[in-house]
Amino acid sequence: MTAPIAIIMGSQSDWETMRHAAETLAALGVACETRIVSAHRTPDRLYAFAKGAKAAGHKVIIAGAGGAAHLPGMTAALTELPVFGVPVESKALSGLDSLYSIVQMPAGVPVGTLAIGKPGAINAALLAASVLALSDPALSARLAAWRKQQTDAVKDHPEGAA
Ligand code: RP5
Repeated sequence: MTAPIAIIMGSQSDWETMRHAAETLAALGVACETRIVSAHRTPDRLYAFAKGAKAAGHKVIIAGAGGAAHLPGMTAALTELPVFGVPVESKALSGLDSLYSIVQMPAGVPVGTLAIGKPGAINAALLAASVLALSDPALSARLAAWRKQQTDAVKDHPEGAA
C-alpha cells in the first residue's frame, strides 16, 4: 500500500535534515515513503513523481531542498496535493537562499513553507500528520498525546538556577 505521506528531497545530502521529518512521522505511527527527487538533476523523475503522486495514493508531500530550492515549488505546480516545503540549510548562505526560493511562490501555486533546517522538517511532519488527522481519529489522539508529552516535558524552572 502507498504511504500517505511522501518525503522527497533534492539530494542525499538533504537526508540529514529530512530524516527528522521521517522520525517524527514514525513517532506518530504515520507511514511515509522517502525519495530523492532533484528538480535540476532528475527533472523527469520529478515530473513523473509529482504527476503520479495523487493517483499513487499519497495525501501530502513534504519536499526538502537547499540552495536554488525549486523542488517544492515545481512539485506544487504539478499536483493538487498539499505540499510542505522545508528549506535545507545551505553552506554558502545558511539556508536563506533555500527559504527565499521556496517561500515566494506566485499566487495560485501554494507551498506551505516551514523554518530552515531541522525545526522545519519536524514541523512539516507535524503539519502533514495534522492534515491526515482530520479524517483519522486515532491519529488525532496520537497527535494530541505527542503534544501533551512535549508540554509535560517543559520544566517550571531552569535547571541550575538558584
Ligand atoms: C539541492 O542542492 C539539494 O536539495 C541540496 O540541498 C543542494 C546540494 O546538493 P548536493 O550538491 O549536496 O547534492 O538541489
